[in-house]
Amino acid sequence: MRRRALAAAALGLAAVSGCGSSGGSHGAGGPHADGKAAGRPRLTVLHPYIPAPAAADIAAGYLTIRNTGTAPDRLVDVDSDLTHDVTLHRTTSTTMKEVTSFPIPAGGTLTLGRGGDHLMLMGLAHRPRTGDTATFRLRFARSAPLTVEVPVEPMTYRPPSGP
Ligand SMILES: [Cu+2]
Repeated sequence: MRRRALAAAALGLAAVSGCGSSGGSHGAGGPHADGKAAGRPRLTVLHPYIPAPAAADIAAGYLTIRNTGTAPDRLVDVDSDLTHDVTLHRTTSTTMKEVTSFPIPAGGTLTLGRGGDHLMLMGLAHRPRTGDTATFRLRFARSAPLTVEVPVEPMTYRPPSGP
């Protein structure tokens, strides 16, 4: 009982002194919760696909990234075996423009899909056809890179909406 009361007192002290005051004592030096407090993203890639493109050298890439972690992350770069020229495109009502990253909120999802934000693949080595498989190598601001296999789907394909 006495130990528990001391621990609670130490936590209270840490919470108060954590903001600004310098030179405060760390008290009894009990276990710290720093790892938990910092949090980390935890990413899963769902339903990646490339619609079979109408043109020979340009295609779009779509996928969903779910973050079940406790910290946000950002998709910052994508490479593919089809081309090294992959850019992140944000779609507005009338146009699309290149952006340097897409946010992946903690406990949320990043959805790249038809008519919305997407990956732009240009200068393709060959024209992807339905049934082919490509790869995306995804790089993030915080998480380790992920490589996913990406099926080439018919032009009219729609991915499942759930996980
Ligand atoms: Cu685009």
